[in-house]
Amino acid sequence: MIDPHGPDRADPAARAAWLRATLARHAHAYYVLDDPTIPDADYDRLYRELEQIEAADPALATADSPTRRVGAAPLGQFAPVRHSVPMLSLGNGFSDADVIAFDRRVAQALGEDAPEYAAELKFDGLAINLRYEDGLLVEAATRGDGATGENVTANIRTVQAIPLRLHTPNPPKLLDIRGEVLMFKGDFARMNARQREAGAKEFANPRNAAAGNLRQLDSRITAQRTLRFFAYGIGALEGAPMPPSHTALLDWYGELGVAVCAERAAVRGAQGLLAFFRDIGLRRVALPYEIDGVVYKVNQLAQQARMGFVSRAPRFAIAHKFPAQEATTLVQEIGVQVGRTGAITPVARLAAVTVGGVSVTNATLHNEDEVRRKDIRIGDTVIVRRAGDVIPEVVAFVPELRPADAREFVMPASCPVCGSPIVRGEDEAVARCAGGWVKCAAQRKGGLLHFVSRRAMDIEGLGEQLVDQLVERNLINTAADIYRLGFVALAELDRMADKSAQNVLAAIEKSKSTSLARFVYALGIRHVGEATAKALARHFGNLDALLQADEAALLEVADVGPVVARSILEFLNDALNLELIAQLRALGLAWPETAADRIASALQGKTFVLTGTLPNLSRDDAAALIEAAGGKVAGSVSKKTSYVVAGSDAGSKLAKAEALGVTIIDEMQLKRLLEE
Ligand code: 9MJ
Repeated sequence: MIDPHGPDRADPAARAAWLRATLARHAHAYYVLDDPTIPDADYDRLYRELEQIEAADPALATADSPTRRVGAAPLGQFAPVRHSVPMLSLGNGFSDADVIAFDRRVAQALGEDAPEYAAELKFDGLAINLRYEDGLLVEAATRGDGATGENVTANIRTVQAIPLRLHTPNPPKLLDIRGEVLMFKGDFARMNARQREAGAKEFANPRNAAAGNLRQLDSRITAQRTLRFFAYGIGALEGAPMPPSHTALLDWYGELGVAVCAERAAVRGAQGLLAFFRDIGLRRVALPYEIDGVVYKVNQLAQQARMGFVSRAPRFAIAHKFPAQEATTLVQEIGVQVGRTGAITPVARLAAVTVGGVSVTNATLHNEDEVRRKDIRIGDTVIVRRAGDVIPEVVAFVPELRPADAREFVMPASCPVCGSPIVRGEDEAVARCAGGWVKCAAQRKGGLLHFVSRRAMDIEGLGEQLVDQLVERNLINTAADIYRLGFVALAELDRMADKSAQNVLAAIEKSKSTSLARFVYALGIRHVGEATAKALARHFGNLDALLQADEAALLEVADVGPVVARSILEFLNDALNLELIAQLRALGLAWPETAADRIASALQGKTFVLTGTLPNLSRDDAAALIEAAGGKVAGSVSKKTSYVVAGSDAGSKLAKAEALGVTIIDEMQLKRLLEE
């Protein structure tokens, strides 16, 4: 245990040595173990103290001092470095069959049934060789062509996950540690946010950011951007025994204070490899860094040596890649798409390209400002990304490939579907078609598709093609028309067998009994997503209470702020919307009364006035109970008042209630009403 206060300041050399060790220990805890030990401010204080000691006596500034992570002057260029042991790349596999074939080759070469493998992640960064002499980091080089790389020592010294001195009293004379420099997703997002604020160029993805920062000639800039490192290999080793296995090698690195990834396993046979692949595939999005696959290596180093190499890749290892999430392709045109709320989204029409195993021809550009910010033009070659289920998006253009005649996108003045003007409100990020669903078929289709979608009314079989045909043929204009569809109309549609028509009708019928939350969500009120719809249903309990709600009542709902409240009121103030709701109810749409419905209906439409001091309930509590049960609380008594709840010392309100003949009750009677 290091003394928390360290040696006396009267001995600067001892004090500096203690500060170096302490700072290195905290950096290791933070960047390698992911387990911070002190607050940033304390770290900074110790760091400044060390800086001061070294400034007073430069002889005390050793090569492994944390203050020496940042070099001074920018480099003119990177010097070439010849690797003493070549840096290899990996062969790729893309399918289960590739993995099974790899396992078979290994089993045959080693004469073993189910060989042991070290399975690990394939990081999407840059391969680096770190050279340690007598425990001190002396040189760092990129892979380059495998034989010769570039000297990036100054930049690598800024990477806190890489120790400047190995954590051992007996370091090997020479050790080449190999691994990947990468940027974590969170650090990437933070860096791009800062770039955006500064009006500087953003990076397309963490890999490009890591590469850009590593090849940054001014290491002071690299130091401002957090790069990380994971070790996964070895080059030259002198003065220490070679560990027996890959697993033991990485464990050793961990002891030396070098970051190794915890997501690794020793497995046997092809089934073990594939199980690892599937497990990582499921957890991939949740990892704090990007990976593009996993890597399998024969675990015993002696067995690795027996298998040898083909061209520049080892025969004892293979990378099992996930389908690529990104690809580059050509923007042939930029069109627009009209959403169900009329929102106009610019969409890049692409030369077909396979991304993540799926052919992509359209990618969203989100909105007009985004097109400008990313400066995407027609004719550009762009990076397209697809992540999971989300719509493919254009990430960035490739500057080197921009043709001279690349054209900028111009937002059309009118809706391509209905011809209504496209307008963009002040302070709005999004331009909209002014047609509304009455004029604009795109909005009608979008609204209907939302209405029938799985999380809304869940009408199975009523998909995009069917809705398109029904709208085109004017068979449905509003959601209510869905419930007026007959067998004949459906069966006459293209590619609609009698059996399918019957199934669709059955699904429509089934959707009539739904929940209030689904119905509210299905209405497609702007800003009312699934969660808000649920909150509204829970709060109001029944549709009538929601329809009668004013702004104050809406704002009482958890989840509802001024913007959402205004949007709901706008929707409910539109006679067409109220008419649609009335028609849907008349056509038989219903939801079972929930417990909330029953309580709410107990005091539904009743207005209460509270006066005097109640024996047990405060006024606020009484008001809350009444409102929770669907009643209203008013401030003054009128003929419309249903009940006056009177306590002791009641004054003029009680007198007025008596004069108007309003029912007067006490707390006991109120409680009984609430319980009914
Ligand atoms: C990556 N990129 O994560 C290797 N790699 O091993 C891992 N690369 C490698 N291993 C030998 N995990 C050559 C390259």
